[in-house]
Amino acid sequence: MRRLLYLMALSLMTMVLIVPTAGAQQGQNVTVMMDDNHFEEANITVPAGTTVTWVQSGDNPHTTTSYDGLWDSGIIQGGSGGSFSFTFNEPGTYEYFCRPHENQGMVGSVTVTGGGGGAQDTGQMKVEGTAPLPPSGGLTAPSVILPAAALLLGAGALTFAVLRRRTL
Ligand SMILES: [Cu+2]
Repeated sequence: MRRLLYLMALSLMTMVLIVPTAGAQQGQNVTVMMDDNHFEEANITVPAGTTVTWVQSGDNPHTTTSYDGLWDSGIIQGGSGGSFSFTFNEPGTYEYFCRPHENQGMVGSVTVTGGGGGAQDTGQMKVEGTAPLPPSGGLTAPSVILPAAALLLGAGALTFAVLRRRTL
């Protein structure tokens, strides 16, 4: 029985150790509304690590599209309430536009301050409520969750084996 308890404690500890790792790496969040036909606010300054979320609040279809090809939300339909997020890790000025309304002055910029770098990637994108583009970069959950699941499964199987041997 002692051994069984030990195994159960071990699998519990594994869970406790792994869960916080999956939820790590957080920064500030800033929202930019996509109105008809301009960004509100168009020019923002944020610290490195900030996630900017563009939210569709108009009736016309809009995009947030990086001039440098760093991100592109694709069309977010009017009235959908859809959103698009991009995390800015590297200091610099990032200019962007709305594909249907660039010539109407629907452009904006995100100035990222501070940091000092380290990481190579300029950001990660996340789409909600629109047809997603393939994300550029960023290993996330699966690399952590798969080994964790395998470990837990192994611990469970071992527990089961011990239990079985005892009842026989
Ligand atoms: Cu637009």
